[in-house]
Amino acid sequence: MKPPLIGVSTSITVDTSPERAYVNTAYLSAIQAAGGIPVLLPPRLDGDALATLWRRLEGLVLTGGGDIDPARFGEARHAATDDVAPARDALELDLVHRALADDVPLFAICRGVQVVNVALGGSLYQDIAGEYRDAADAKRTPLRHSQAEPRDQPTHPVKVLGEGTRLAAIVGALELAVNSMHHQAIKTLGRGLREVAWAPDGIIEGVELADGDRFVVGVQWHPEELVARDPVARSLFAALVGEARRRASRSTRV
Ligand SMILES: [Mn+2]
Repeated sequence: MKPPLIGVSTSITVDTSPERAYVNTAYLSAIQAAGGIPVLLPPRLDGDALATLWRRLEGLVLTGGGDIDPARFGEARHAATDDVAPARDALELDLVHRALADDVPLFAICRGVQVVNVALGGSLYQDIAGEYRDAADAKRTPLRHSQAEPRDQPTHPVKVLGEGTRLAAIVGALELAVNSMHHQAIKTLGRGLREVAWAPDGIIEGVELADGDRFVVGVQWHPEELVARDPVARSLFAALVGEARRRASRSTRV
């Protein structure tokens, strides 16, 4: 069976010349190791070109990166909001709707979770350290979610909801040790999403579509950095590629 083509969103440099599109190769290696073929998506792809490439893809990974323009969820910009790339936001928000409309398996990582949430009408804490403490239960002090440790080192635990969740079925555990490289997080949940994992401070670390037949899974941590040492991280990429392969085998798309 042919390996499935997995679209991978790319970052765009902000305020540098020359402008560059880029992605951490850890995402690409993780997809390849799971049996998929990563296809880098240019951040300004649109129109017929996007539609043409989209028809070829059997899965989608939304990668980590800079902050989403808070205007996308109706908020003014927080002082800590950084690295906003409107062209990237536009493409990725569009891709979420395409994935939902065409039932293409979607695995969202870090910023990707936030993109899925905003695409479905949710909002974000623009800065966990600055906003979460104020907004949530005053007894809850947020953990350090922007780790200084190496990227492949887990720094906080995550609890996974066991009852009928796709995430628990994939990872086969209800408690995980994860890395953490985000300063934003979900505030209000987007339509149709379900919270399925949390850090001990209550920050949402995993979401999936409540409609369990569709593969839309998002994690706030970075499994692509953990695949060498962590079977749980590999299981997430294996699940995506497996779904993409099943989709490809029954696809009527040309
Ligand atoms: Mn975290």
